[in-house]
Amino acid sequence: MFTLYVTKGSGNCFKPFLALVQLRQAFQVINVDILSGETRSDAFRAINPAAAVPYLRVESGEGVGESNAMLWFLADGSGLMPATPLEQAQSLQWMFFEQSKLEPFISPARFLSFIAPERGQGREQEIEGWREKARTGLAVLDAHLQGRAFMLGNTYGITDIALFGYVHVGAEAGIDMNRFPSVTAWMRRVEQTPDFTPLSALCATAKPFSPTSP
Ligand SMILES: N[C@@H](CCC(=O)N[C@@H](CS)C(=O)NCC(=O)O)C(=O)O
Repeated sequence: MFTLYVTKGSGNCFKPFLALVQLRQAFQVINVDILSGETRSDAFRAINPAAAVPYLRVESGEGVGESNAMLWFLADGSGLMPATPLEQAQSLQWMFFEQSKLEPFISPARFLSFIAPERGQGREQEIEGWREKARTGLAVLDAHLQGRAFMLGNTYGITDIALFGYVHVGAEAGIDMNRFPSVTAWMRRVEQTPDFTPLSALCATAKPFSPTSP
């Protein structure tokens, strides 16, 4: 059985969670609380020295960090994996895009204006700067999705999950998502895929982290 270490509300953590659900894998979820500093504790660093969630542990005790690397690992041999070498390269292309042009801007803007707004006080200019950079990335994504049902064409897969993780909470970062109609239509299609489960379910069954967590 897999063990997925997450923190509540995280788009990065949602990605492997959704893949595990849609692939019908057995897994348990452990909530590592970022706000109280649990991710930086010695006990969690012993599990993931990078001190970040998500982190996926396999039965042997070995594990993998980085949400998009987890998607690649989990989807191997499944219908969520891009089929051809070209599609696999395009999938990686969009995963790198997500991590460099979207997530670094949507995530902190959302954290400081929606999840922990008290920490965002006095940083409004910085937050607006992140929103503007995110809008630039979202415009590129919107143009790509025009005329496509999913990221790589007609077939839903891990590329969609990777992009959906933070894009679908763009409004919580203070971004008007109606400016990106192809992105908005794609988000609705992703939500209609078999066994889709929303981010709100991420921590519904999570166990709290403790130094003796598996
Ligand atoms: N690139 C990583 C990002 C991981 C990351 O930054 N995770 C955040 C939560 S979304 C975290 O664990 N931060 C640790 C902390 O703030 O203490 C991924 O895609 O998994």
